[in-house]
Amino acid sequence: MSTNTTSQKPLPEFLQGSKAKGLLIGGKWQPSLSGEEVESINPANGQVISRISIGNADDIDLAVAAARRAFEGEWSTWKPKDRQRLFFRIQDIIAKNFDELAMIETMDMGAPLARTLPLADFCMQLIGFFGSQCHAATGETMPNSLPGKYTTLKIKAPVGVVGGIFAWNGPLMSQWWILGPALATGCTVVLKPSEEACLTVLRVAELLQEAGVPDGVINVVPGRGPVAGQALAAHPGVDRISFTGSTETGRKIIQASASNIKRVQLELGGKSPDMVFADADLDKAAIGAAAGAFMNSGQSCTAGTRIFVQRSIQDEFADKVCKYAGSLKVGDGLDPSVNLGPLTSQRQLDRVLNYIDIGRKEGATITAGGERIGGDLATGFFVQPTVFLGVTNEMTIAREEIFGPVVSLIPFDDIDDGLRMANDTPYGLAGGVWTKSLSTAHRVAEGIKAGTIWVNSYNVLDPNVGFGGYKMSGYGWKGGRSQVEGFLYEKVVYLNLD
Ligand code: TXE
Repeated sequence: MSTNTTSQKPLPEFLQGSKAKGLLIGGKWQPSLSGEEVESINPANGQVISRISIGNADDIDLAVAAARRAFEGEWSTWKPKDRQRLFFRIQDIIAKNFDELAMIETMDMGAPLARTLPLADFCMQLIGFFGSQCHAATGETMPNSLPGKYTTLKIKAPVGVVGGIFAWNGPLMSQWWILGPALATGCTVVLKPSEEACLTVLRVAELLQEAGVPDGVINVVPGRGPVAGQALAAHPGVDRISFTGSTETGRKIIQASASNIKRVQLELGGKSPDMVFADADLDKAAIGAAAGAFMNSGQSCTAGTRIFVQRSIQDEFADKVCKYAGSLKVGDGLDPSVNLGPLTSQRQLDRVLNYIDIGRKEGATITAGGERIGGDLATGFFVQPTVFLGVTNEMTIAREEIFGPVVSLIPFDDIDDGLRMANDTPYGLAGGVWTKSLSTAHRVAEGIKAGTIWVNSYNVLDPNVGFGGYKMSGYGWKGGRSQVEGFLYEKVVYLNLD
């Protein structure tokens, strides 16, 4: 592992000036009613890069009212072709401004430019995919056995006001999984991003206004989870919640949403297994599996943090993973050669260091990393990419989501033994398998109880295919036609034509 400290790029215009970023409500940027503000900290160096207004329940009330007015107003008369043209304009304007957005994301949540800049292609795919769904709200006519001349048909309508609550680990992309299906179907939105990283959401909202999104269709209220988030999840004027975050908070969202029986989609935590068989191409598997765990400094819901390795190749494979961990350049992500940035906050840093400590105390062996990085990076929230050996599936580090660059290598004997351990987890978001055997690949793909399985790859994603979770990783698909359907009500009509 090498480290780097370069960060001499000029500030994006959006981050210049001392005025706090406001909330977007009904097309107007305004301070929160309480006047509360927080500082946005660059996790690479601890410096303040901006100030943001923090909304509470009263601001959420205003935003939901604005979203409702917009839902029932002129927006409801927009034809699918009008919404699709809007998507074309959005795609254009986001593409033109993507370098700036990538830089803001890097400074706000820490992911290096080497990660945020290439996201442009995926972002365009996401916007393009949801744009293609504007015409897709098809109904059907169904035969019936009613007496007389009845025609029966199913039609669809947008659900209404959507509340989008999501985390700090990748807001630049996370927001599109809510904005996309909402705009495609004619819903309106109140976004409640995390106050720990929301600058790209605020900048995208400005760009959406420029692209011609009508006032009130998209509203943004950064705020604290238990205050603004809770108010949005419980609000009687909200019809659907899309949530990305921890399982614990997901449970609270379900409880709050019960007030008016909201539709809910939850993408929650994970502790995904990645199984490496002795017949795999070990060089590819080591890099693929380790990258799948360390990506975004491990702050990724699908991170393959439990790597199960067939016992006969354990030592050879561990060497390769440690070599890869050591080759990663950790530092301020504004340096384009940096692969791994800091953790997003002091809170996350403390959490990850605590888990590393627990791993040590429970008897696992650290074979790479294991420490906070000091020296020139001491003011940032950096942790060395860390590899634990001698881990059992019962240890805390193999059971709980760490959300940092920490991976556990766990030996298994045969496919049944591996699958038993892979599935011995409350989570079920994703999994992987590395093998040259088609039959092994198939058995593992069918055997792991999780929503997405990668074979000889990890973390690839297509918006048309999407992903989702089993068990305590949540429910409701993200991407593909089924996500769009979740933003629509179904209605059947019995037409008596006598
Ligand atoms: O998540 P929270 P946190 C996991 C990961 C991480 C841990 C804690 O393990 O270390 O969760 O992160 C809002 N009502 N994941 O504490 O609390 C909050 O403001 C309504 C995995 O940041 O779930 C933020 O906008 N909303 C995950 C969002 O919920 C509430 C991504 C997520 O915050 C709320 C993030 C409440 N009572 C964390 N409390 C993944 N699947 O990728 C908080 N929020």
